[in-house]
Parts: sequence; C-alpha cells; structure tokens
Amino acid sequence: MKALNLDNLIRSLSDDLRVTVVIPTYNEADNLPAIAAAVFRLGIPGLQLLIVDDQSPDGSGEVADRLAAQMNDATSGERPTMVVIHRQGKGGLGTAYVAGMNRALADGADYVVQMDADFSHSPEYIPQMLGVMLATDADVVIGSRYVPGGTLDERWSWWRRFMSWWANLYSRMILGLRVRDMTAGFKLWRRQALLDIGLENVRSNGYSFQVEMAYLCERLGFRLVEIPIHFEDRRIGQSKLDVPVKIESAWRTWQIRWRYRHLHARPQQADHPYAGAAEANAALHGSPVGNPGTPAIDR
Ligand SMILES: Nc1nc2c(ncn2[C@@H]2O[C@H](COP(=O)(O)OP(=O)(O)O)[C@@H](O)[C@H]2O)c(=O)[nH]1
Ligand SMILES: [Mg+2]
Repeated sequence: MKALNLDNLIRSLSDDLRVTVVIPTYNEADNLPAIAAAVFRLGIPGLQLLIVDDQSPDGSGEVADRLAAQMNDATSGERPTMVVIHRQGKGGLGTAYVAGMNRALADGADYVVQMDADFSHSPEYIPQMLGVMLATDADVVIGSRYVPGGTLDERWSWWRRFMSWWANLYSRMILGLRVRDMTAGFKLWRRQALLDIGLENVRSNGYSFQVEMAYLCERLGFRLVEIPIHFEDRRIGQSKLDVPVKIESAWRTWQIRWRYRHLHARPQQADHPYAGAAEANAALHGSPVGNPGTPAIDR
C-alpha cells in the first residue's frame, strides 16, 4: 500500500482549508522576513499570516507592514495573504494571541496555528500538524518537546532544561493534566475549539497562557494530539518572557485551578463533537458561547 503523503493530502484538500498562522512579535524585526518566507514557502493555498505587533521599538511593525504590502500586491485571493495588527505598547503574549485568534476567527479561519517568530517552532511541521488534525479529528494538535521523539536544542543549558522540565511538572501536578508539554507555544486549533473555549475569559498572559489553554482543552473534553518536534533555540534576539512573566506563571497556575474548579466536560454527543464542551463552557461563563455577556467566573 502506498504510504500516506501528508503534504499531498494537505494540497489536495487545501482549497477548503482556511488556515491562519498567528505570530505575535515584540522586537523580531530580524526574524520576521525569514519566518514569513518560510511560512509562505509551505505553499498551502489560502494560508493567511497574521502578525500581532506591540509597537516594537526595533520597527518589527513597519517590517511586517512592508512584507504584507508586498505579499498582498503579489496575490489576489479572496482574503489578504498577510495581515498585521498593531497594538499600543507591550501588552503581553497572552493578550496578543487572544487579539490575533479573535481576528482570525472573525475573518473566517477554519484552522488557526499559533507559533513564535524566532524559528523555535519550525513552520515545516505545519503540514504535518494539519494532516494529523484531519486524520484524527483532533481539536488541537500540539507541537510537543516532551513526547517520545521530541527533542530540545543541544545548546540549551542544563538550567534551561531543568526550568522547562520543572515548569511542566509543576503545572501538570497542580492541574492534574495528561498533556506532556504544558507550556508548548506551537499549536494548531480547530475553529470550533477556540469558539468553545471563550477567549474573552482567558486571563493568563505569559507562559501561563499556554497552560490555561491546555487546561481548558482537557477539562472541556477536547481531543488533543501531541506530535514530537525538535525545538530549536531562537536564532536571533533574546527571549521576551522575563522573570516577572515566570513569576506570573507560577501563581496563575493556582488561580487557573481555582477559577475553573466547577468546569466539567459533559458527555459528547455523537452528531456534534463539541456540544458537550460548548454547553459546559456556557454554563461556566453564565452566557452563551461567543457572547461576552457577564462571565460567572471567579476572578
Ligand atoms: N505582540 C507581542 N508579542 C510578544 C510579547 N512577548 C513575547 N512576544 C512574542 O511571542 C513569541 C514568544 O516569545 P519568546 O521571546 O520567543 O519566548 P520564549 O520562546 O519562551 O523565550 C515571540 O514571537 C515574541 O516576539 C508581547 O508582549 N507582545
Ligand atoms: Mg521563542
């Protein structure tokens, strides 16, 4: 039997796939042209790249605007190939993702990829992630460092390895989750999964944004698939997630456990895989999913 070629599968289906890749940037001017080129080189028809920049002092926002103008001039699709959101000042990773994901959903994306600008998350995995999502009916596919086959950059010091291992163990133990890579920032989301989560309620802003999203996925009964990736150290520039962000993540883990203590996934209904999750979420938030209303969550 011929082996399944995921790239071919994606290309044959991609007329119907509206994929948006969301990349938040803060001082990534030197990475942006290369990462944008690498994403577009995948050749996934209809793919949109969405940059969320926070007035980066190094001019990332202007670099993104220039790239978007070039890309959109050269293509004539139903929707723009590249979009840039400019926010006023450094607002944090979590709110940048929420802004980008909301825009992607409003613009009709069926699949949303989240990833760093710094090549830690190789765009080469995106076709595989899409293939796995389509083949397994997963709601979320996670590019994971901590499943068999996943690897970390050899240049990571023992201290960074230890801190990453510790952050994962800490949040998994406190929240009682099965996901292996709790702080993974490389994910593919199905549209309905993001709608069911209710992004307007997500509070965490640093690494804990990833933890809160992973927690909601498991509690809402989503199908999660982790695929192994090689995680490369950022090629250029420095990490934007500093010590205060790490401290935020430590206490947020407890807050996440407290806020969502009443959240349980309902049994899923055969004809609508999300029905249970949506209902549970609506009950939790005290308002229909997708309607901001007044959420009934402990703050
Ligand atoms: N818009 C925006 N992007 C951010 C912010 N903080 C980090 N980023 C971006 O989020 C991604 C992850 O941050 P990074 O520094 O790579 O974190 P690390 O991989 O954990 O060291 C990168 O693309 C950053 O440029 C922020 O406050 N606002
Ligand atoms: Mg990074």
